[in-house]
Amino acid sequence: MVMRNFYILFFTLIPFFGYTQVDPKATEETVSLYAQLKTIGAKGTLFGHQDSPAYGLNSDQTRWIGENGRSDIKSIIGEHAAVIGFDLGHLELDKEANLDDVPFDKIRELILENYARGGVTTISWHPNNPLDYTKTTWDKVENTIPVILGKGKEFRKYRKSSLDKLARFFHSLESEDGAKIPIIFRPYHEHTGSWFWWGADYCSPQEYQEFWQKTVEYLTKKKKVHHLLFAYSTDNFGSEEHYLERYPGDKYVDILGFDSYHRNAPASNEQFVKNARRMLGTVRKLGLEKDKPWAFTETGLERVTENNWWTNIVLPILEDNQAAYFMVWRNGRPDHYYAPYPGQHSEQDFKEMAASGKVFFEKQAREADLYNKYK
Ligand code: BMA
Repeated sequence: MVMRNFYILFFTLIPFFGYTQVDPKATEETVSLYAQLKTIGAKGTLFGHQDSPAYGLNSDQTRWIGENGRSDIKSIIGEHAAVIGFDLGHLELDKEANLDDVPFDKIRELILENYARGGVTTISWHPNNPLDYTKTTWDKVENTIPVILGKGKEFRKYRKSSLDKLARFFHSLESEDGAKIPIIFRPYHEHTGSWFWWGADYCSPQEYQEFWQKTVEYLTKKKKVHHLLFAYSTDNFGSEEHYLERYPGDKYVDILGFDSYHRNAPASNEQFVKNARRMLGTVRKLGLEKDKPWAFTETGLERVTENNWWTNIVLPILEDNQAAYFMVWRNGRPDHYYAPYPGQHSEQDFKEMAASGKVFFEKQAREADLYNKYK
């Protein structure tokens, strides 16, 4: 009761001190998760894996798909990842399954299970081009954002064709006890690159910012989705100025992140660690200044070709940087996976990382009781 009064008082006073969380009407569970993400990094960094419980690889490199309670992480260390990522690409097309063939109903079910285990869910979105749905998220179409923001009814159409569907999906994420499940939403990611229609070559910084702001306002104010934390996630960046060039503002971003992949191992090992540490250092500095959590929102070495990638590359990157979480990409195919599966040659090293006490999985997330700080 005392905590609850404190909570009410605190959030009544927030308007006088400025916001650190985007949505002043965020649900208790979302506010709690946000507060916990700010402090957990001092103890350990949550491990994340995209599509982890949806599919993976068997030891003979054939795929397994949709088996209850299974994930490659669980097969190796006996528990799931603490953060699970899903993608909503193709929801805008009214498809039953996303662009990687995971049915949206399955995604919902897996998010509910993850929440019940005490885990965190993050959602990315690889939508087709809203001006021409026959074009994928990667097809080069210039001026998509300027056109949507321009004169006429384009933004209204975009809201209807895309954002309304996202909002409906988010609202459908309800736990058995009636709570909306908090989601770290990471839209329009890797925008410092130019491989998506929202990329740097296809809109100005101001246009990107406006597009982001309108998206956030529409979802929270008009559609009343009050269980989102918004993660800003660039690709590689050269400096703090570069990182902030398209930053939509403190009122529109909850979590500071970036994506960076390790390529050309082992030749680039040292360089990758150095660069990732530099970038993590930048988001850490900004996070401390802005009172926002920071995370390494996507990373990985395709096919984990380094046996000791987890202790040799990941742990040194995370060291002293207090990131709330880091997430590796999906175990999609034998030539495209980012976490070990049973028998994969980095399996032992992954176990060592898990035993280091510096990286947290399902059990530690549950013990941290991420959703209940203010109850
Ligand atoms: C990319 C690849 C693609 C996939 C996309 C969205 O990095 O994994 O195969 O379709 O992400 O998940």
